[in-house]
Amino acid sequence: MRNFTSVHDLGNLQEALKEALEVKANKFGYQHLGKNKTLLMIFFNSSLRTRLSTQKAAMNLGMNVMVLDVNQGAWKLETERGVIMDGDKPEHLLEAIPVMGCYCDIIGVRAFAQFENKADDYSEKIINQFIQYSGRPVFSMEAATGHPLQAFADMITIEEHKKKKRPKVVLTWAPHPRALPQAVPNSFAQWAVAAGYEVVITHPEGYELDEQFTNGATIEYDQAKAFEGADFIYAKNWAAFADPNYGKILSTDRSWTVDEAKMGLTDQAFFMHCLPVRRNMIVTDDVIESEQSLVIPEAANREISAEVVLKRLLEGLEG
Ligand code: AN0
Ligand code: CP
Repeated sequence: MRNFTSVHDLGNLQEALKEALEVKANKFGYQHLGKNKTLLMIFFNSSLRTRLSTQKAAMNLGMNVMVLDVNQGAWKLETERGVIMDGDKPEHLLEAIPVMGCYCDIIGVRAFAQFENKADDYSEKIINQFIQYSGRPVFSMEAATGHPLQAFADMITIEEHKKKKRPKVVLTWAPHPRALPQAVPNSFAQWAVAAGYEVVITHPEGYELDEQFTNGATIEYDQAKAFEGADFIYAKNWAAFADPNYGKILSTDRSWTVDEAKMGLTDQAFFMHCLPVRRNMIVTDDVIESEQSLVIPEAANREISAEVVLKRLLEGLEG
């Protein structure tokens, strides 16, 4: 594998999920691949899980790891070409990227949607410049439109807990005080359809996601109806995608918060969320603390999804 930004880069998803279970059973079995190889992780945005799990995965593989927080300690980066750089940004991304490529073998990038220009976000302008100019394999640690390492970990978690061959998996919007990207729900929907599950997405009107990610899923505006018979409830907030409201908050209606009463409509569903989560906005204390909550196993599987991706990128270097 040369780069990892989407489910399509993995090839056959069933095989990748099988490989994930093998890696989970033998985390330190591939250290020959990472010896004397350096991972550089670049963060334009905050992170707890991605930072720690990806570093841990790289260490499992015997790699050296460097982390750069672009907004803390590095020069502020201009990202637009043609700008007269007389403002507060002393360096341009177009020099910074190839320089970063000089010091490492693989680059991970976290760069959220900026909600300033939909075309820039949905063309994945930032991570694609890393792919184009770094000379190194690049993987997404949540880019503008997707969070594939999270979705991969979520699919591993569903495979480990499902009781039916084809479970009903419901992605539900829930309220949040700030505008959040569509990356996590886009990837979750796309990967859950690719995994062959029955996928239902529920949200207030106006929160429709980009169909390139939700194709194959059913949209149900009635949250209670969507929850009926569900095996997994995956909660997430996102800001509007559709024009003219791109990046805007249309509702903070707390009747969409996932609570015990709604979980009671499901077929004893498991509760999932990528974290970080705002309690009693997205989900009540009792649901997230219940035995059906998978939020910690999901986070644990981030180490595994990252290890499979790094392993495949390292194998790609050898080819
Ligand atoms: C981010 C988001 O919603 O995309 C990261 C989630 C993994 N969440 C926040 O910014 C709170
Ligand atoms: N789920 C996730 O990616 O968390 P972080 O933002 O803490 O990395």
